[in-house]
Parts: sequence; C-alpha cells; structure tokens
Amino acid sequence: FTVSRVETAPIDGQKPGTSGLRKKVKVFVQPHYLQNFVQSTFYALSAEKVRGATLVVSGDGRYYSKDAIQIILKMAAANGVRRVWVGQNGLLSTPAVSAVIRERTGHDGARASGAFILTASHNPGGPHEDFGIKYNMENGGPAPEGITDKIYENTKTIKEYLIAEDLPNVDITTLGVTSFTGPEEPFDVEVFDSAVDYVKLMKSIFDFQLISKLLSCPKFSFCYDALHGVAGAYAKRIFVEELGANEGFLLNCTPKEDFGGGHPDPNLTYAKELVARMGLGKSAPENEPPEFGAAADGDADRNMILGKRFFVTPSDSVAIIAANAVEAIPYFSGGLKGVARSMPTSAALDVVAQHLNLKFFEVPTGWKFFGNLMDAGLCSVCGEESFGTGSDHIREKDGIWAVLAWLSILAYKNKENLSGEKLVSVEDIVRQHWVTYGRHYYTRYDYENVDSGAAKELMGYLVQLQSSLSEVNQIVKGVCPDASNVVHADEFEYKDPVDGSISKHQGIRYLFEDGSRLVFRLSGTGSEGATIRLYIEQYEKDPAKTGRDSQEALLSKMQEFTGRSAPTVIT
Ligand code: VG1
Ligand code: CO
Repeated sequence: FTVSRVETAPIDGQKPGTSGLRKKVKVFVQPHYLQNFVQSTFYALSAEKVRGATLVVSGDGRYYSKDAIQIILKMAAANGVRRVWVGQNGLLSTPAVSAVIRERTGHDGARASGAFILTASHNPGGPHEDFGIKYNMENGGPAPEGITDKIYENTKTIKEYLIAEDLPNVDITTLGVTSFTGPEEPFDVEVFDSAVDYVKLMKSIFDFQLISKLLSCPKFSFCYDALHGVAGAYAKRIFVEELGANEGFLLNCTPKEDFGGGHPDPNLTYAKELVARMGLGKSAPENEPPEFGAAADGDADRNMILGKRFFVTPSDSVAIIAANAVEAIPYFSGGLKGVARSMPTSAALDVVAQHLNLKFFEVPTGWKFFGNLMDAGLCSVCGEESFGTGSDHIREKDGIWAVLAWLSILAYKNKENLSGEKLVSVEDIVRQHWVTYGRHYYTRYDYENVDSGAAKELMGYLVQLQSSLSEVNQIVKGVCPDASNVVHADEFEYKDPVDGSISKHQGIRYLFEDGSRLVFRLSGTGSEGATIRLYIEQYEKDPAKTGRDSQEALLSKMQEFTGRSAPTVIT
C-alpha cells in the first residue's frame, strides 16, 4: 500500500463526551468526519503507541461499523501501526475489548496497546440513529481526560490525515491473518474469535461448576435479554455452551445492526419483553416468571438484574455484590481492596464499605475515573446507578460479569438448598440486605432532548442558588412544608487521589439533613440537544417508612426552565 496525505479542515463538535464521541450516523458519514477524529486520536497518543503498535478495532456491530472498521484499518496502516486485531465480524463487547487489551497475546507474541471501540452503547442504532467511537488505553480503560482533551484540541486544528487508500478491504468475517507490505513496515490484520479471551477470563474469576449446578436445577429458570446487542454473542458461549443453560433462556441474542429497531438500554422502560416475562409488566405474564432475569445494553457493558416480579436497583446491586463477593466469587476470596461508586449512585455501597471496613471512593460519572483507583490497587468492585457494575478484572463496566456475579451469589446461597422446597430468591437476597444495611430509595429522572440553552440556564440557576441555602429552603418549604432542611449544596469536584488531576462541574448536589440527596447533572452521552438527569435518593433504616416528598420542591423548577412537567425516562 501507499500512504496518502489528505487535506482536511476542522469540523465542529468533536468533543468526546462521558464515553467517546457519539453522533447520528448522518453526521459520521460526512466527508472526513470519522477520519478527522481518528487522526486527532493518533496525534494525541505518544509516538510509540502508534508506530509499530498493535491496536484493537471492533464494537457492538451497529450500523456503519463495517465501513468505519475499513477506514480505520487504512488509516492505521498509513500511520505506521504494525497490526490491528479485529473481532470476527467486527464484534467485540466493550468489556471484551478491555479484556483483550489486558489478556491477549497474539500468535507472534504481540500485545495490544490500545483500541478503537465502535459503539454508542445504549443509544439506538441504524441509518437514522447513533454511531460512536472511543479510544481505550493500554490498561484496557477509556482514555483519561488528559487524552480526550488533546484529541478535541487536535480536531480543532487538524489540516490533513494519513490514509492508505489503496489498501484493499479486509474480509472481517473469516478468522485469520492478512499481511500487507507498505512503504516502510508491513501491516497485518488479524481477525480473531470475539469471545475466547473473554470466556477464559470469566472462567478464571467465577466457579463455573457451582453456577452450572444452579442452572441445571429444575426449580431454577433464567431469562437473558441482549436487546439484539453484542452481548448475545457472549451469552450463547457462556450461559449455554459453558454453563449448560437451556437455549430457551436467551432472548434477542442475535446481534443486529439496528438492535431490532429498539433502544438497547437495559432498564424497565426499554427492556419491555424481559420486563413482561419477569412479571413486572402492566399485564400478568402468560407463564410463571423465571427466578432470575437480566439484560444488557448494545455494547454489553451495562446490566439490569431482575428477580421474579422484582427489580434490583443498580445502586443496590453493586452494594450486594460487594457484600457477598468474598464468599461467593473465587476471584475475591482474598478480600476486597476497596470499593467505589460514581457520585450520583446511591450510598448503599457506602454503608457496606463502613460495615466491612473497606476503602471507599466517590468519583465523577463515567468509568474512566475508576481505572486509576484499580491500577493503584485501591478498588476491587465498583458501580454506577446507570446499570453499570464491574471489578478490577478489566477497566470497563461489565454486563455479563455482573450477571455471573449474581448467579454466583444465588448459587452460593442455594448451595445446600438445591434439592430443598424453595430456592433463596433474588428478592430474598435484596430484602435481607436491606434488613442488615438499611435501604436507599432511589430514582433517576431523565429529561431527554431538552433545548440546550434552557438546560444550561437551569444548571446556571442551580449553581447560583447554592450560595443561598435559605433561598433553597424557602423554595423547598413552599412546596413541601414538612421537608427536611437542605444543609449543604455544592457542585461536585473530584481530585483523583492517584494522579492528583481535578475534574470540575461534575453535577450539582443538594444534601438534606435527613440524609436525602438531590443531584442534577447534564448528560455527556447524548447525540442531540441536552439531557438533564435528576437523581433522587432517600435513606431509610426502617424499611416500613417510605416518605419521600422532599424532592417535589426542586422538581417544580425543572418545569419552570425546561417546560417539561414529566421526565422522558424514569429508572
Ligand atoms: C451515562 C451514564 C453514566 C455512564 C455513561 C456511559 O452518562 O449516566 O453513568 O458511565 O452513560 O455508559 P451520561 O453522561 O449520559 O449521564 V455507556 O454504557 O453509555 O458507555
Ligand atoms: Co454501554
């Protein structure tokens, strides 16, 4: 192949958000759009991470991935990358990419130093929907802000990019290595099995024998909904082939470019089929619901955990996994190094950390902040309220891992009980947890596609309001006279305890005297307009009490600024 230098000009709006650059497909297909971003990424990396390096390129298989992969291969070759590993058919879940960077050694001894992950995660896919790209580093985690800021700066000054236009398209459907000769170094593309490395890692973490005993127990039933995302490829390999689950347990497990036209977002709103089967829908299900249900998002880093007619909030899920990890999961048998959650996630995990005397960290939204803690050996288990749970086995949240963690806890609690009358259920485990640790009531309201200007004004107003707690309390009492007092308000700022870097403007918090919390944040993953997220939390040691009206007050301000009286999604 030969290397061409193509003249280009900066394109607005290429700032990576919470998790990469996400835009409508029609934006990505504009001339030079993807190319500018990829070249800006190469320029943001140190030279040895590009020249002679091994990179991974793959994603959740959404529409435009196949074209994007061929473009990135041509640009990688032109930029002196030595080899690129591509998951078969361009498929790799986000957690599998992280595992591949950390665990895989190529046939020639090569190790990957980074990856382009092609996904817009839980956003819909298809010609009229979203595409996305993000870069992960040699630790397997998302590029830190230092790098994403550089990428963005580069997109604002870019003048040319390098591409091997005459490099033939590579067949990514067939396993094997294709080698090319270039003006300097050769360039190899290796298409490899998307699941092998990930499956191997899971088997080293969990007791597969114990889990398969549970799965083969006639009283146990399970339903896994991949929402037509990439998780389906892994679910078949792990739940069916490795653990012997019935294939009928799998729902929507064939990856599709448009996710079957749905939102590949595992929550009570979008995972409708699963929710109905589990007995949580509006009408009673046809059959007795399974004991256990779970779903994943498009790129399989998110998870939703359900019991029979029972929803486990993600904030509870991570707390329960942390509380049971040492007994139920072999990987953690030596103890937990520490635990961490994102700021808007409920404090259920904090209570577990206190009880078990574990190191605890509160970080801004987005998985990249957990990575430093894990690299420094400070954190074993972490999670976010947004259906993200994971551990230091990789540097991304991990949807299938979370399901295996729950299956492990269920298998452990039922170890002596598989032939008993009734299994210990998901609901039993959660209720027992509340009895021990108290309960954090929690809701998230999302106001999607709000006018960006109005959203900024609302956030500005809330920042300014912080300086006067008496004004805040006046508003609160005006709507809800019995509400507890707001005793603290701030804009969350994080100083990374490992590298000392500071992240500002990470959400506005109102802390009430009774431990309740209201948090406002602007989403960083949308592709159009603005999304305001409102996180509402109330702690109750006494499970009989549910009073939660103190939030209503600030909700009224939402309507005043955005004209929205109700959120678009409630989780
Ligand atoms: C959302 C979630 C956040 C998560 C991020 C990426 O971000 O709130 O917790 O880390 O998505 O998840 P935001 O900025 O829109 O609130 V994924 O599965 O979309 O990579
Ligand atoms: Co995702």
